[in-house]
Amino acid sequence: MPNGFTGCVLVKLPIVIADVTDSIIVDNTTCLDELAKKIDHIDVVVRDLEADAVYGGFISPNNLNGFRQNVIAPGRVPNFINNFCSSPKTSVHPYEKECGPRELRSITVHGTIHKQIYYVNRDDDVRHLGEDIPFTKTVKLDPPLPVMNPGNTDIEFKDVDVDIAFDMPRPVRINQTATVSFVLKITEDQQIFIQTCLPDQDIVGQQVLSNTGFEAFSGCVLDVWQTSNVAPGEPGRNGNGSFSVGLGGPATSDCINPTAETASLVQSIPNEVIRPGLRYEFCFYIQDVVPTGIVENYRVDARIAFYNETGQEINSSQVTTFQETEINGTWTRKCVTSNAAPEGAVSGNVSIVFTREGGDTGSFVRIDDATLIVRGA
Ligand SMILES: [Ca+2]
Ligand SMILES: [Ca+2]
Repeated sequence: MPNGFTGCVLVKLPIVIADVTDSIIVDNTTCLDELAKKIDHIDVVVRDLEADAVYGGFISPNNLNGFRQNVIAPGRVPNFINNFCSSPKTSVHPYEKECGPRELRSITVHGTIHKQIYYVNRDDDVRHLGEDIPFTKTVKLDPPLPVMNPGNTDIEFKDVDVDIAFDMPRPVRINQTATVSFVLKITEDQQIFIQTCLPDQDIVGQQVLSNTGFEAFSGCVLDVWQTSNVAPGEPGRNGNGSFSVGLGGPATSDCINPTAETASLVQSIPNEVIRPGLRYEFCFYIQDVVPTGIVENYRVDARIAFYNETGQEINSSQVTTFQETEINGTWTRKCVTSNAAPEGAVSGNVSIVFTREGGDTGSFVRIDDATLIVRGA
């Protein structure tokens, strides 16, 4: 996956359609070239294990959920359905039942048991004899397993184990019973859409808001931010861009409604960085403008909120209120840190709300350099 890519991606994945546990017993008798006193031990391994699928005929897709089909020449051939072929391995010919859903009826398993027999001869020497025993077995599937496309299926052996039991009825004869046990993992490649996410460690420490310096705007409209009663293009913090945004003022601005008692700035948190359990730190710089003769009485609420899938606000909203006495003409940095985002949080936003209270005669605040940093749990 490309670095940093998130969203909806079409992938081809092996979907497990069955795990079949079975075993095969392989008996054989080995005759030695010389008399033996005893068997010391037998080492045994299984080699060249293979599984061949045995399919029954074409099955009607009508009863299979989610199967796409093309019906051609309706009525020309009774009950004939030309299947939609998604496997690049298969070619379709009219009226051939080669591709599309079929029943996996059995699996033929074959392989070789490789043995190393260590025995003690009459001279008390340990001798060694190698032996390969091929075997085959048909594993029936009952009921048969429908697969969408045989060309996309695969069978893999898991947990293969082999045990051997033996006895020596005569000094030149060894009876052996090998038991090969295994799990057949049957998968079919299917294309599905998945939602990809950045790992937590890639987003913790990142600043995730846009137009943080309030430099991008057109007339009264700030880029990215949703606003009410704000004046972009106010003087910014020294040395860091040119502009800030005024909330509730200045009264001379065409962007400001002088009778409104509130002003607000809201920005959505990018959905892909919202993770239940992580915390978010919202900071911004603020100053107030209180010209001589003006009485100030206002408050500023800074807030981080999360919402569930239906858009309802869920817990962990964090609000910090600043009074006019905490803010003056010097740019000051204020921060609010959220509680851990709750389970079910799929969206969220940050906001700054200026509220003019009784007796205020025209003060307002400026905001600049607002950031939201993702913090760990
Ligand atoms: Ca700025
Ligand atoms: Ca003040």
